[in-house]
Amino acid sequence: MKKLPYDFAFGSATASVQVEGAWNEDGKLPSIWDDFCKRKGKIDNGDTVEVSVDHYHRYQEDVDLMAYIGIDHYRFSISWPRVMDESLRPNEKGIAFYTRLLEALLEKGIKPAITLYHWDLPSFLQKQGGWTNPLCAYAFEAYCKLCFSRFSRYCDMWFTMNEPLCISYVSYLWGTHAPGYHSMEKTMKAVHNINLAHGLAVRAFRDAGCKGQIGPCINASYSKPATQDPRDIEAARRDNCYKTDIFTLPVFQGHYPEEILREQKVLRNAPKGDMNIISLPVDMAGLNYYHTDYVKYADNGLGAEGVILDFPMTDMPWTITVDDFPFCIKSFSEQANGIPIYITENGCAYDDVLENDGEVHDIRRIDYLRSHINAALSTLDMGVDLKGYFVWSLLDNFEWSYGYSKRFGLIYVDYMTKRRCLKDSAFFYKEFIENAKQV
Ligand code: IFM
Repeated sequence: MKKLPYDFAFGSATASVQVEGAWNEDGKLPSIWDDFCKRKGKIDNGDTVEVSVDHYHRYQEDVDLMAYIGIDHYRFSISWPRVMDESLRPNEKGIAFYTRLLEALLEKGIKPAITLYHWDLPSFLQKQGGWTNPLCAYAFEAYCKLCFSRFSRYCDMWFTMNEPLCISYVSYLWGTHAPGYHSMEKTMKAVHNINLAHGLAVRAFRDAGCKGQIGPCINASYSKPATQDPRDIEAARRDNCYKTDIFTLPVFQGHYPEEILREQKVLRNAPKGDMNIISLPVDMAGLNYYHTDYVKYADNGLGAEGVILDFPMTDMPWTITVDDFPFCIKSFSEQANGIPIYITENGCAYDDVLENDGEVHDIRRIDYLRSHINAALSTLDMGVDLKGYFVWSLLDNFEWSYGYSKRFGLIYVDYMTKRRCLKDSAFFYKEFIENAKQV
């Protein structure tokens, strides 16, 4: 194994909605995902997040398992409606939960990495339009200030918005995530307000004098053309413009793509001063990568649609495109002006089976992780300032509209009993980390 920077982080990640449960305990208010789960036909099997995998009560056991695996960073998100009430005042009981979790992590020598927004918008803000309303970005600023004042003494690594593409397009255009709209106008409003919210978080972080680093967490797709037909090449360029550059260029370079400004009135008319906030310098950037989209021309407004090529698949079903991973990291690093990069999510879902002997032989996940970690590490030789890698996910959990039908964890969870069981991939990751640290 190659020599890694001494502070290279090996972590794993989760998100509040997906693992916590305790949906209405200790003063937690409803989020848009509590509401979405109640809407018929939105979630496979009618699954809900009411109990999820009960991390809220079992966090200590989960921290012990992380320590056993040897993970040195744990990336988790704070549930906004758990820590703040409708008047934007703190909910002390919710804050106490995260304080307990942070203390438990530090006790085991695990460094926390906090995601400020991983999709659980308080329902009271959705009633005012959610991310289509700029007020939501300013409410987010108040929430971030609260988080920095209460948690920055425990944590020096902060991520602002997780996967802006999902918060906007998947939620406001394709409608498969909460709140489930199908409107391009709403989507463009959400894009801008999400970008603004990111910038407001960075500004609040600096104003609060927090130590450590802050940055966004982007699922930059860097789509490729399915064929060398010029129309497909153009489709891939458009796809990247609308799905990636619309987030990366404002944040890292201070402007929207010209082409999108020409086509999207909402962005053209956005308050001019907002861009100064959106483009405030960040310390690092998170890249979430699962697979590369291959696209061809389509007469569908966006000018592109995904095609499934003959690659091996995971259960999502997503193709395995590991050879494209280094290109994606390099492209992201270049767009982000060479700042430190963390792979904040990477992983795969498979229909893992708990054997009678209490073991889970998830060989395909081991192959996926080994090849992707090595591909990521290869970018160190390409000049990328790669600082860490986080497996998605620590635990099997609620996979949004798929409910509990997709297992991404290093740790198997029996959804009836909530019993945890380390999969073979957890033992693989343990050994990989040990070897990496020895070199
Ligand atoms: O589970 C999600 C996570 O919440 C965000 N990134 C992708 C993962 C797998 O779909």
